[in-house]
Amino acid sequence: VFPDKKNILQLASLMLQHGIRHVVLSPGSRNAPLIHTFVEHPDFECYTIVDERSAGFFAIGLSLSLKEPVAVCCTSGTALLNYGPAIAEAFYQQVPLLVISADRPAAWIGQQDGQTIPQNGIFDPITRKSVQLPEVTDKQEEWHCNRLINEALLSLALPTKGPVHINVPLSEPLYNFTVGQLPEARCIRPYFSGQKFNIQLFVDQWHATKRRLVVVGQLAPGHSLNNALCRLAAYSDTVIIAEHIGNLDVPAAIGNFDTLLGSVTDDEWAAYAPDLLVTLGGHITSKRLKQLLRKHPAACHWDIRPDATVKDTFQSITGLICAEPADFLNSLSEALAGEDNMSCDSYASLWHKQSEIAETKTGDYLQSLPFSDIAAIRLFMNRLPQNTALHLSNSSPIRNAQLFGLPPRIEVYSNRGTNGIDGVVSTAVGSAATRKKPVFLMIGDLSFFYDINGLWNEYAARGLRILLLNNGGGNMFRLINGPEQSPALEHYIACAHSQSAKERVTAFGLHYLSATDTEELHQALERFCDLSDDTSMVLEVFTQAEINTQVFRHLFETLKER
Ligand SMILES: Cc1ncc(C[n+]2csc(CCOP(=O)(O)OP(=O)(O)O)c2C)c(N)n1
Repeated sequence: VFPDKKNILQLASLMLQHGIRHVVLSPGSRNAPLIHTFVEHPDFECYTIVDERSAGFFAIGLSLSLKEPVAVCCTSGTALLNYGPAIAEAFYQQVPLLVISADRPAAWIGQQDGQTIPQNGIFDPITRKSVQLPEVTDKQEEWHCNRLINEALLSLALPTKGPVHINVPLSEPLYNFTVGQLPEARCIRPYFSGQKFNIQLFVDQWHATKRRLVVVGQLAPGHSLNNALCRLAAYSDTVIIAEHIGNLDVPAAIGNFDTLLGSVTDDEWAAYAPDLLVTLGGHITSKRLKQLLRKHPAACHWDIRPDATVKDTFQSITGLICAEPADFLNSLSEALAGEDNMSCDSYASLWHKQSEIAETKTGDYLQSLPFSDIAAIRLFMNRLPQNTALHLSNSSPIRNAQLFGLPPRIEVYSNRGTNGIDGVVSTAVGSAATRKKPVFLMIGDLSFFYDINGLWNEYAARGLRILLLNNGGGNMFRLINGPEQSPALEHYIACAHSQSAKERVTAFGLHYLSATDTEELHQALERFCDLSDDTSMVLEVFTQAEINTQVFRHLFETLKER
């Protein structure tokens, strides 16, 4: 029987799944539930050594001889410090030593509550990785705990070996031994490219699943994934989705998945969930996609990440493929060549049919819009010249841009790494400074005024075209549900204002254009999208906050109509 501590149960389950069976135990009360668990489970081989300093070196000896990671486990306080010499030796000798320390709950550190020191990360400079587990009380903490343990144990498997520290805070009572068996904790298995990479393993898993979804996050233009993804898209029941920031050139890829998911009922969502999820690249903007994949986790989820870090956005990774995405997908698609084609009731055709329905509904709705951000973006995207760079600001410009297709050969950029509104103008100016491609920036008023100083340099004069959507504040906060419940919305959250950029833009020496309705915008776009000279300019489009909100909300109501 095991203790009722969920962090310990997950740790033990995952250690076994990651192949860590040898544990050197040193005595203590705080770590007694850990000791009990390792001793109780027949698959662990336990050793007992009182002195932690010696125990650490003993474990190094075991690991060197066994050629596998070995764990040490101690109680809180100076017990952990006594592992220091062995941790340093393991770091520089590159020995995979797993250090497990029991700890008091964080609230008691430094409160004269006996045997406490700041243990979390105390050996950071001489460990490959260190994590502190939560004491699990809800689903989110359970996932967090699981992810942290996986991250720590994956670090032991990296090509460069070394010590890894897991700090385990435990509240009293410590001796409730009530759990009959270890849980089947989700295990993230690592697969490293190179000699040991066995593509057949993935081919077999691919064939064992029916509904396959490839989600491509943000990718810098110029990647070499298009061919492999085109081939994968040709195989039955494989759906590829990407937003504009994915910079894909794959005709079969679905871009309107956010409106697609907005066009089906919650009950219908399950049909869109995959059994095999393949993810790569950076951020995804669509909240609906995150909701779908977290609510219906794929049984098998490969994340392809060359730097071997865990980015568990959808909370379901089961395999971490540490390889360049293009290399892996090329090998996979070559090995899969010759699979049969799509049947009409397949998973892929479900997505494609609904994508068309959502596209038609969105298109019809957008035909007859009152003048608004979305209407202005539509006119602009229709005129956007080919072969240019388009920078998209947070937060509604990037989301609204996704409602429309792109002309050929557009490079799309956005500061989605941290979603900041603080450097969007400067980033676009930097991009224009190279003169490689004409640069357009679509930006909201708060983001523009925030980073207006990005125009204070000679490079802003290099043909940059800024479409400034001035809706009198942070309109995103008026669109989403929630902020309207607070009287602070207009003044403090959306920061409503009625300023124009005109004087400031001209003071920086840029040409200024403006539009307040469809006709004016049509006219202004003639000049704005004319690239025959490299005048830098700002086209300020004034829209009404209430109309923007209505247009946005009504779009999603219309999508839901049958
Ligand atoms: C540096 C920074 N501060 C605050 C935020 C929070 N934030 C996200 S979107 C947003 C409002 C953006 O407003 P605007 O640029 O006018 O675009 P709109 O939503 O109106 O289209 C704010 C303040 C952020 N992302 N970055």
